Amino acid sequence: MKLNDLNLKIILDSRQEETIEVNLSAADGFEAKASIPSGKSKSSKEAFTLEPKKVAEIFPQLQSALKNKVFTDLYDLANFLNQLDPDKNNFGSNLHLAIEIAWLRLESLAATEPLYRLINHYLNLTELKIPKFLFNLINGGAHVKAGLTFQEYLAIPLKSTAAANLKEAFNLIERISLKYHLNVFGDEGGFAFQSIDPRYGLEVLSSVLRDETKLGLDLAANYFCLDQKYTFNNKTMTAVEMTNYYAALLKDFPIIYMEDPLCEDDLLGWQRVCYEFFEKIMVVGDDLTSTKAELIVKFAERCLNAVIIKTTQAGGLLETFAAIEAARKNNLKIIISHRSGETMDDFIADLAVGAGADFLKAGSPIQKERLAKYERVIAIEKELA
Ligand code: 2PG
Ligand code: MG
Repeated sequence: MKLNDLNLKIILDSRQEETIEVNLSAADGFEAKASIPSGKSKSSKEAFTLEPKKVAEIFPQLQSALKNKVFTDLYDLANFLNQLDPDKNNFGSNLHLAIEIAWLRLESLAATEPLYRLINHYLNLTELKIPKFLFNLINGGAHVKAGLTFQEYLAIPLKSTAAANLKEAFNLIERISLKYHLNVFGDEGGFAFQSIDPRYGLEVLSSVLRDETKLGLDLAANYFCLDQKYTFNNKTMTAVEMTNYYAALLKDFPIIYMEDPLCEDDLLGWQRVCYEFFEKIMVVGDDLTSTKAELIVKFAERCLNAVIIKTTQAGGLLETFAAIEAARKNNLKIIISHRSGETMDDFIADLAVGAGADFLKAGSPIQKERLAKYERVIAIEKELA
């Protein structure tokens, strides 16, 4: 397919911060866009992103390199980009990614094949899967101005359809707001409130739960960890003490999921948590693995049974696919995730279905940028029925 032209726009994300949107047009009349979200609780190993204004400065360079060029497929295009900018330091991984995602959409239009199926083929898979949802209904950590120390309190409805699970999330939101009169929200559209004890978030959620819904936490422990010591609630704890603390939470609440329970450099701590909880819940790497195939392989055996996949951490689609393949080979549960600063782009919904992911994590559905992802999964579910 021949690329006719490409354009760049700077748009605002859900945090009202600037980000990029790329529009590609192909010689045969097809057009496709992609925009890139950004994280606030970033790991140290994430791909480099270039500030939107700087992307705009270097964009003409790339525009002339790509204009009127013919590419056979995503590999061809991504390899070309990677040759121009091997470390992605020049254009930024955000620009690489936006072009690659928009390209994949063009391919899907040209082949009249839904995006999720095309992704499925790129991953050499044959089965599609509708993921369950992780709804971040209470926000804390780096995603609120002042609030709970733990970053995300996730409701995990386990009904049989995506549509029923989304409905249950709205029911829970309504019950929380009626019961607790909360009206302050964090970056991902979840309720935010001040309480010194992070356990309180679990109490709020579990007080409105119904049978088929479980709970999860993204502790995002980098946020409250210094020199492998964890501080909150006026206390400082070691990894051993944290493990005991988490064990008590598991006793008291229906938790099936814990993401980043320890900070990314506390490997012994991770091994201990995994040893204790491996059989009981999902122990999930996010900052630890940073969507890098080699880190997923490295930590799969001793530290994890599930992993977060974020295109923006990987910095490109080929790298994202490699990470997904590494996770599948190592039998890890796969969670496709949004970022805390999101756009209306719903690519991750197709990625989740195409990758046969177990879960999609996209925040609270009261924010339109998050709802777009859940609704796209529901539309795919209808298409496949
Ligand atoms: C996380 C993400 C998304 P951020 O830690 O899982 O919820 O947060 O995008 O700020 O890194
Ligand atoms: Mg996380």
